[in-house]
Amino acid sequence: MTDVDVPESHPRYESLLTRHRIEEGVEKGITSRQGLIAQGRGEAFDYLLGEETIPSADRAERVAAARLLLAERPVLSVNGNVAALVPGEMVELATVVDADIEVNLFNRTKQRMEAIAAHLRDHGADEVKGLTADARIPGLDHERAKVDADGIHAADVVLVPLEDGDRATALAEMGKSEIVIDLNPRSRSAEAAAVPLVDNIIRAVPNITRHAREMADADAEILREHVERFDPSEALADAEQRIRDGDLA
Ligand code: PTJ
Repeated sequence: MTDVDVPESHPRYESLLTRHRIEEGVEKGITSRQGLIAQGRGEAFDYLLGEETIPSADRAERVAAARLLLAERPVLSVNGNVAALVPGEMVELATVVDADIEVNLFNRTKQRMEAIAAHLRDHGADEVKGLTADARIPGLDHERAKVDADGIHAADVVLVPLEDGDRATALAEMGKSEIVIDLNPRSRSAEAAAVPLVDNIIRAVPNITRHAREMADADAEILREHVERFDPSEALADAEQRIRDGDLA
């Protein structure tokens, strides 16, 4: 048992734990109520994928780690669902690949921005960007356009988890290389990504960190080979095929 009263032997243990974290996020003012709906959508895809990291996602997560290690100004973007589900894991990944963390919200309020930044600091973050919001992503007319000039606006590689496709498309148009985590292989954000990760964020983030640790001392040439050999459309097609062929328990 952990902080939630569900025995680890329960067949839906991970899924129930995840729900509990999202519920807690809403109670703490971190996650929006829409985040509950987003979580439900993600769970449906995760169920169809067998609630595991499929081999093509694991390969893509290794490429994501290589891409982050090669980046000059990597930024990990955090919204209300990400903050509730993997706060400590995002801080750990940022440390291992030397990235900044920036809060960026669809339903942006000062209270939620501050609550999320405080929550990330409680989980070990030294600096959390996003509150200055002194730059804009061109072509976006909602709150997600607000970014820090020395954060997402200046980044070369951005990790974009769990969003709709608007910002992912706009960031790609700015020339950013995007790593997107989204359980829906047909989502517009997954399609805009240089490296789409069709996996649950609770598995994906620790797995990128594990790969990054393994490759931390590798030559840049080797890392570049990983990135160049990767085909995002193949990864998306593989995940979709897995969903179609799924053997549901
Ligand atoms: O905190 P805010 O205000 O920025 O709002 C965040 C949400 C998530 C509410 C907002 O970005 C939203 O409405 O997102 P969507 O359009 O529902 O898209 C979320 C995507 O993430 C969907 O394609 C889901 O399948 C996917 N998803 C949900 N939970 C997970 C997930 N992917 C990976 N891991 C999950 N746990």
